[in-house]
Amino acid sequence: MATLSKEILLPPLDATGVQPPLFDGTTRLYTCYTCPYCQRVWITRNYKGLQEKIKLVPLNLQNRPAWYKDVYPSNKVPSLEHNGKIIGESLDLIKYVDSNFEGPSLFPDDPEKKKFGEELFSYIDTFVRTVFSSFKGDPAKETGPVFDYLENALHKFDDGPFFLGQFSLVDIAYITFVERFQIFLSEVFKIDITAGRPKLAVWIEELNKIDAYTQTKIDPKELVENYKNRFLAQQ
Ligand SMILES: N[C@@H](CCC(=O)N[C@@H](CS)C(=O)NCC(=O)O)C(=O)O
Repeated sequence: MATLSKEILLPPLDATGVQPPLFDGTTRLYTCYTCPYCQRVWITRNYKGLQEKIKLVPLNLQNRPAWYKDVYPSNKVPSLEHNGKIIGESLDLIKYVDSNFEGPSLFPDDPEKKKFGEELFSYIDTFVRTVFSSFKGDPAKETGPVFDYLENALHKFDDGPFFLGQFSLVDIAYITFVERFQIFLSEVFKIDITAGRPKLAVWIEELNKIDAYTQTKIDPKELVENYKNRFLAQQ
């Protein structure tokens, strides 16, 4: 994959931010730079080379513009404005962007890989929920099985270091959370999620060679502070 030139990111729009003209034919991704769900769509867009076709509209979620609720009534990000409609839900969106736009395909045709891909998509919520809830319990014990699940899944196909062999939407769906969990578990609980999990270590290493992903990574310090406030602050 060719090196991507670094995109200049606009500052997030806050409550004073002017609304871009809705349904003027521009395709827009309403997003937040630090959100793992948005990051999935952002990586997909970058990897497919759609930086010009899908414009980012970054929002400040702490002080978001009132007009956004009229754009997307759930008031969440990400959402995509395309062909006169607004669609949401990051897992649906990455599939939508992959199927409805040009650029390299991010889901294999092989039926066995497709089936395994769907299986991995349906495990994501369990994965994410288990790790988040462990922060208030015993992460060393509670997160072991879910990271082992990923390690085992990475053994399934040997034609590449990714879940389905080649880089796909499945890797994109997981990495945004694995990125955050790796930082926080290491920094706060001294847990190395790659210890004894060689496939997971290589998977992370290989993903870090993909510009479409590395350009979207969060600031680790900010993440640790944010998660400490969210998960560890005394009530
Ligand atoms: N299931 C949604 C989750 C999206 C989501 O929870 N986004 C968060 C930001 S990380 C959000 O918009 N939160 C604002 C709110 O709930 O008001 C998806 O996969 O897109």
